Amino acid sequence: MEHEQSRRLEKRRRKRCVILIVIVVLIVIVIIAVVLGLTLRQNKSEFESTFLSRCEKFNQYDCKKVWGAFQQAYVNKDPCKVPVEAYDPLIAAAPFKPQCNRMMFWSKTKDVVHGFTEKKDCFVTLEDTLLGSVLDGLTWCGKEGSKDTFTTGCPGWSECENNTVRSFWNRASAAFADVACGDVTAMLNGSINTPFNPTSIFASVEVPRFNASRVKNLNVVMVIQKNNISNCTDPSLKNLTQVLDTGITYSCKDVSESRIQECGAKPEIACGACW
Ligand code: N1C
Repeated sequence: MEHEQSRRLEKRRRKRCVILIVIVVLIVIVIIAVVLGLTLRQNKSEFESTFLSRCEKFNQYDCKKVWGAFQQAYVNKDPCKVPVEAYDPLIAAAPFKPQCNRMMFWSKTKDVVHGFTEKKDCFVTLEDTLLGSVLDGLTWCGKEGSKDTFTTGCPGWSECENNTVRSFWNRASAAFADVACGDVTAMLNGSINTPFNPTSIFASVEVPRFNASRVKNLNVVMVIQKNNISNCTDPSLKNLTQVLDTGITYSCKDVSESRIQECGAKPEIACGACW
């Protein structure tokens, strides 16, 4: 009898123990899920709020709609399988407006160019447009089976060609070059071996899209430092003239970086006349 009772007691104790363990495990799972959910959501809303707040500075756009068009390009997709065309609806939602004689292109000279354009209202770069400014400096991607936007762990340029970010810049640069008109300016880097590099977006996407029916001249400004490696005589520029649509005239001028900075600092000097 006694033996039977203690066995029952033992059984009950074990049962309680199991229940307790199950409860503890469940609580831990719930805590992990909540923390994970919160951090993921935080990430998502942080990216979304950066996107929306940068977008809202532009006034004329329905930013919620632009955000929707943007998301459909990569959400729930393998981040290595986002083709350039995936961004077509985004470009259609926020099209580029032609700004003849003011459009500035660049390759490996981002800081010099923006240092200049920020100070002087002479040129418009892709980063001055809605899409360029909203996404400049950001990283984003989606994942198959997820509705979220991720900002870490996204594949880079070396991992796959059709990655989320690269395809965006290719698509946006193509659309920006499509509307180029009049006198077009491009700043190239004289401190590197191949200022007109066939793998760059400028050489592979933008220059081939300049259309002679719209673009009159392409004026290259070769940004030169004291001990520069290349200048306007660089052989890579031969390729540029070959790729350029016949009918577009080409010129190139070596300009020191300090001169460009001076030009930016002098508001009284007319645009472009400074170099
Ligand atoms: O490959 P690049 O330069 O030749 O591309 C620059 C070229 C410019 O004329 C812009 O119109 O293409 C456009 N563009 C951007 O505006 C831009 N903003 C930020 C291309 N890329 C841009 N980025 C990021 O810099 C993006 O991540 C891309 O990979 C780099 C390319 O810079 P680069 O090699 O100096």
